[in-house]
Amino acid sequence: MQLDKDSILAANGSLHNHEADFNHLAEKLSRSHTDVEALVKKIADFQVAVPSWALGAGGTRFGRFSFHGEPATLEQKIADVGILHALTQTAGAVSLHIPWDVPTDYAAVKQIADQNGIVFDAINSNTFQDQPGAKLSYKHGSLANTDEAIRAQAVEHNHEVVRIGEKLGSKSLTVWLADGTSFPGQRSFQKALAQTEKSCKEIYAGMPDDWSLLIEYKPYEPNFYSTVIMDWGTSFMLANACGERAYTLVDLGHHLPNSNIEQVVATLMAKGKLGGFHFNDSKYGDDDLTVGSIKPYALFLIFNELVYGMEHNPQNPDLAWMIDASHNVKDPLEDLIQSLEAIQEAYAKALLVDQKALAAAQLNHDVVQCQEILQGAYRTDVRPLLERARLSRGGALDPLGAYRTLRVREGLIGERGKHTVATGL
Ligand SMILES: [Mn+2]
Repeated sequence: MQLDKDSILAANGSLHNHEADFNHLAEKLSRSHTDVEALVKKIADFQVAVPSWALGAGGTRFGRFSFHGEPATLEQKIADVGILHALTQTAGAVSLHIPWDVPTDYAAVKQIADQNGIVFDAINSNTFQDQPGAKLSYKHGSLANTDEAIRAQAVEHNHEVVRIGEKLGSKSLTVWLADGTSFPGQRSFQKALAQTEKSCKEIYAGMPDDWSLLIEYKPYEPNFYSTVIMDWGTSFMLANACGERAYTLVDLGHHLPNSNIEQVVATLMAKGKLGGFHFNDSKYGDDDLTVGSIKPYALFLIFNELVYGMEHNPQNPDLAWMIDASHNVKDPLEDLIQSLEAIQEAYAKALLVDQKALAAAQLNHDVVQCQEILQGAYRTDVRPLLERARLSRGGALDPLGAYRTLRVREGLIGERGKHTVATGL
């Protein structure tokens, strides 16, 4: 199923209300000398990768409830990203997970991606599960394992992932480790860290010169006493040990409650070491909920630092943006549409922050004014800007509304049936 521009245009209907809302906001913003056209262009240019594992129903360790019309093949997953992109014009990339999504026909996979305007962003390895036919088990760790042969198998898997990514045009590898311990005394912290550093360096040494290594961290789960790469500091240290094309990847859900993620982002960007970013939201831990569904103001504050970094830290690379969420009760495509909208909304609001005025207020120790500036941007209803950005690229005025009006899920069920199950979940 592919959505054509004409059906989206038809679903858009009259733009009368949009024009009125946009003109009202544009007039208001121009009073503070905002270049509205440039703002819309920046929003339209912002693209986020959708991971191949997010198109089907997720699940918890207690159960998984299938969703009808799930994509059963990699080609169908890319087609789903194409639907999201056609509607939102902000999901122009897919992030594959290996070995869940090893292409069997590279030409066919690239062709369907091309047809849908989708590129291949960072590719993800998996050494947190044993795959069918695997010689050695990762039960007690992969890159940090005490057994050299197991570490070698895990390093080789990462090299294999890079080779797959090269055929598709990816330029970065994301490594997330489940390695750690669930009980005190289970392993030597120092030895586990040293083995991880050695393995990461071997992965890095095997990557092409134009590739980046993105190192993700997480404080707990699936191990509950310790994880080897527990926080941004450990990731940063490993990235520095590997070399200049190794970076830290921040996942919003991979922090202990109330962590100041915006400060983490600012610190990493100042050091030129923030390489990737995973969006989701959470109440308690790595909940993988819809972006912006729980803490939209925190998301805005994080975006404020990201925008500052993108404008002031040329030492930091362009980031690999990805949604890393799981869909247990919502239609995954509807959930992703909501996440994409929340990301763009936070980004647009952060773009509205008057950085000059904020710097002046900071110099004057005008704490009240600092808050006024941030919250003034945050309280602005930027949705007409998002609508204009989507319309400028042929997207939907209201992506969720169009998805329902065009009966996309019903169409997918018609094509795929009710009982397909997405691979890897
Ligand atoms: Mn992640």
